[in-house]
Amino acid sequence: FDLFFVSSNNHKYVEAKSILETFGIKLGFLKSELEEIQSNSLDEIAMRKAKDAFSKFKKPVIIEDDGLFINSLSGFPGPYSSYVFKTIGNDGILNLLKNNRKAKFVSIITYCDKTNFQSFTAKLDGMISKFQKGKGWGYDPIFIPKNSQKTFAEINEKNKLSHRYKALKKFSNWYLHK
Ligand code: ITT
Ligand code: NA
Repeated sequence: FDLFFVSSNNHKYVEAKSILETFGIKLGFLKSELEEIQSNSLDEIAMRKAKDAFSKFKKPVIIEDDGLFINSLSGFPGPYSSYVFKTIGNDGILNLLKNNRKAKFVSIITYCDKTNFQSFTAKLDGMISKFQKGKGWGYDPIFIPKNSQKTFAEINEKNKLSHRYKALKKFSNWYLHK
């Protein structure tokens, strides 16, 4: 492989691999727990993860940092999405919400090699469902993308519209022309 995805999360890799395949890019996997600083900036977390990944493996890498931002909770869990999922989980999130259920998913893809260091950001607006619906990983059973009635866990075309897809599309445009 010319390009590796560094992450502790298999689900993120599986999706990134299949998305990049549609742009003709083959993606290897280096499964690794990266240094994740506590910060309220997704950009800052992503930059640190990318530097950490490149210094560990010395190969062209991408990392991804995501956050689920819920409007009525002032953007919580945002940069703490991974920790919050492991602690209170989807039921915990559902218990915090009332009428305003607007939310967005944000993805930052950061590329790092010897000479390049570049980030690509995308967001996807949506809503938090009233109940968990469908079988999926992470927040998939509670996130309904805009213009849909179904959660990410219930739809087949997640990889054609997700925050991950949108960020990887921007990355691909740059990567294929650099
Ligand atoms: P890394 O090792 O790559 O950091 P991670 O799982 O900790 O893996 P993040 O720091 O980006 O990844 O955490 C974002 C969390 O948000 C992640 O753990 C999931 O719970 C959730 N998440 C991100 N993208 C998602 C998606 O497409 N569907 C459902 N949940 C998602
Ligand atoms: Na993480």
